[in-house]
Amino acid sequence: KRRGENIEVAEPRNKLPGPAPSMPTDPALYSGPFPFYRRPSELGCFSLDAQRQYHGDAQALRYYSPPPTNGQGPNFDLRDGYPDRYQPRDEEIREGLDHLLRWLLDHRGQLEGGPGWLAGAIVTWRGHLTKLLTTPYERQEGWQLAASPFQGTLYLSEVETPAARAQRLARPPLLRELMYMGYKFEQYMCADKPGSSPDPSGEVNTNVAFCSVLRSRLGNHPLLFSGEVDCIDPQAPSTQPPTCYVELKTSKEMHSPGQWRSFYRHKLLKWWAQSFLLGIPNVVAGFRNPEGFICSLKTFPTMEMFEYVRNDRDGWNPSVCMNFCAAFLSFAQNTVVQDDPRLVYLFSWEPGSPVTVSKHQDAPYAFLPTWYVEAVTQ
Ligand code: 0WD
Ligand code: CA
Repeated sequence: KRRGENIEVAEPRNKLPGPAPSMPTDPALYSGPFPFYRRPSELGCFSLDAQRQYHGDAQALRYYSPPPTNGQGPNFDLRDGYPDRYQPRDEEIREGLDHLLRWLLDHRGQLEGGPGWLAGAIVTWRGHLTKLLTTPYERQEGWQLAASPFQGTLYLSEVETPAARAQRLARPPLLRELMYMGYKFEQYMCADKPGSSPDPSGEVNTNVAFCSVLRSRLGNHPLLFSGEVDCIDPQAPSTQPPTCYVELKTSKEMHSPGQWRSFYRHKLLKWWAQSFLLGIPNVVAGFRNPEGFICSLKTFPTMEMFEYVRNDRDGWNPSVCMNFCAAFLSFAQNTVVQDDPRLVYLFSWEPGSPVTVSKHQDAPYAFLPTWYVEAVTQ
């Protein structure tokens, strides 16, 4: 072929210049001392109502109200109200970072940390960071994270993988009911006002959410992230959020030491990662029997969860989780060189493989809404 005729010399559009960057996820590569993680402080909050509308206040915050501990344990029927008193959120609506960006738009003038703090920070959902923390130990579900650099800030928003979408659309009826049961447990454990009692007679509407917005730092990565909080404990030793927040979980009742071991290795890792990031000190677990009744409760202090696997060869290690996350954030910052809200660096990971990157422009991956970009570009 003559020079200039070979169209194959043109780089494919999604390829990055230079050798294809990738990042391994093996736990052994991330052991070592626990990295610096700034105690998360709450910058503010917002609520989503029954119609999934944003409110810049705490109206959706509920109050921890466990059953009296006299005599026998609880007897919560988690299947009550299913499906007739269930209003599930429309999962086809991809919200991306929109609610968090709305909060940021309203509060960017009042951010602490000095001028330019936001430029240099990473903005994302807590749930995305949870997925990063657990990646070195995850063997089932991969993820895709879209990264857009805008005015020095790196915005990270999850993209549903084709496999996750297929699974969601084909979700078995029993799994749908199980999801409901998790929300029903919250209704048995939370009151709408401090000092009042839970009312499980109403509907379960998963559009409703209370989200805390926090500032932290992992290594040299300043973080601004938001996470959904189940409730506040009005009797907590400290009234300062996030240390007064409580995370609620349900899990299958366990009977054998093997079942407990597996619970410590898998579930407790996810519970730890999620609550540690936000600074929630306690996770209250309700254990359900095969009939779907919660018959016992147990509080797991977040800072004690690692003790259950500390001496387990097949356990997890908080340092590995945090070192991996810090390394990923550095990898992302180094990959993203050009500042442009229409650009998306798509980080993809499947268990057993390294993290890979591809570069995209505009639809379908660009996720920073024009109302945000235009308001901030002044
Ligand atoms: O659109 C998406 N793909 C996502 C949306 C992914 C992750 C989060 N979000 C939104 C949710 O709509 C929710 O309002 O962000 C908010 C929560 O963010 P998060 O705290 O960062 O998420 P995560 O830590 O994964 O989950 C916290 C709670 C869950 O409690 P459990 O006990 O199951 O971990 O938020 C709820 C759920 O109750 N939740 C959701 N609710 C509705 N839609 C969703 C979702 N996609 N994901 C988590
Ligand atoms: Ca929960």
